[in-house]
Amino acid sequence: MDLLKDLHQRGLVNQITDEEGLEKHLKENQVTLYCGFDPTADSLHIGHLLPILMLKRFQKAGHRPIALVGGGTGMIGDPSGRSSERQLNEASVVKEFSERIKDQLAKVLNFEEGENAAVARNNHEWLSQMTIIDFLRDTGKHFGVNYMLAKDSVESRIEQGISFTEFSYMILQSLDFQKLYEKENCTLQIGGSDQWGNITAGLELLRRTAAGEQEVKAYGMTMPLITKADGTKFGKTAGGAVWLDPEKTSPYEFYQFWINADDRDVIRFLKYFTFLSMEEISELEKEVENQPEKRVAQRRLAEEMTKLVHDEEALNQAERITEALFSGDIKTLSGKEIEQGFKDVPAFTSEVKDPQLLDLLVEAGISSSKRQAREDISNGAIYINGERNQDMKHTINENDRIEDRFTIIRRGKKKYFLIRYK
Ligand code: 485
Repeated sequence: MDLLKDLHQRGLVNQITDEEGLEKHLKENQVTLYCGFDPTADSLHIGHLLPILMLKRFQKAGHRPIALVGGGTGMIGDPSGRSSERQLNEASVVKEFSERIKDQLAKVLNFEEGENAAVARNNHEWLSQMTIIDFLRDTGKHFGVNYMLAKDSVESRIEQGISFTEFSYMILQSLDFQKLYEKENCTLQIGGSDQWGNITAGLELLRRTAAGEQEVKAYGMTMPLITKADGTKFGKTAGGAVWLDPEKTSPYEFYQFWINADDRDVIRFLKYFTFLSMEEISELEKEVENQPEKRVAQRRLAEEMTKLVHDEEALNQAERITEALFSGDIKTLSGKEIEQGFKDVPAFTSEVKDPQLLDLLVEAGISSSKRQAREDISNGAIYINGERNQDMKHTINENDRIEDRFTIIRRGKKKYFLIRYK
């Protein structure tokens, strides 16, 4: 299968600097390509997934991806796509973020096997070694100020203001491309659509510094911005960004994010984010048309993504939690699963391990008064770990505690409360 054709079919191509040239280049060579990630947080988020998977698509097609962590550029701050100046992080923080991001990249990309194993680089290695005099003489000289001012990332900031620091950022990213071109024979840089200006600036530097009359065969490609049918921003939930780090976004929450995809978005997301073939995806498209209520496509998307970013075990847990919450059968869940599945429900810590159910309902704020609590119990509205309990005199005992740590109380159809014990 032709790689570029596949990328077009999936809607993954926004812009290419010289498509015909790149097509030929990819057919004739094993191409080394790179994408950069700046360590601006302690984790990557799902907005970074498309470029990571793009590197993987090239790798699967036999090419050689470089994942570049911006330990140097992360000290400066890319103005692309931002309306205001960035807050700089301490060097030690940038370093710590860099390590974490590298580990996350290694989870999805194969850094180990084969002749086209992915390569990890950190631009701190070379950018920190450069002197200001070399920088201004050897590199700065190739950048016209007018050219730089005309870039979107700068132009859109002129009114609001931009520091010389952020203004210079594009030169650093260009230096990276030059470095990787010379040392690794890297001839393609990819990124999101906001990176077009930085990528083309790099190509400009390559041309100006190429040895002799030699023609530079190097290319740039960007991916589209991901949109949603309801107009809200992709990758955000009520709880904020969806992170790749399981400590920040549990695999269950991650799974839920995908399974909640809108019918109008799910097919596009399958094309963007999974390695399913176009044939499999059109089968799923029929399911969405014929039996949308079954959410077969959403389930498949959530499965593929959770496996890819986490692992099979995390996927199993996420599915078990989802199923238990749906059927109300909480007893089957482990403590770890309870922690993930009930992260966002009201929680209460009981001072004693064997409270009276009636007292607990009032103390934990599950029922509004003792009278209400009595009514709730006798009406059959109270469930302990998924089982209805109508015993007015019930005392919580070890059978009600999951792993001796948690009790899940449900009031009515779906109001859940998490009880912990001191
Ligand atoms: O040589 C390079 C050094 C740094 C970078 C790229 C090449 C990082 C780049 N300037 C950047 O800021 N990227 C963003 C980031 O790191 O969060 C995002 C882009 C997005 C996509 C993603 O990185 O906003 O479009 O490229 C991988």
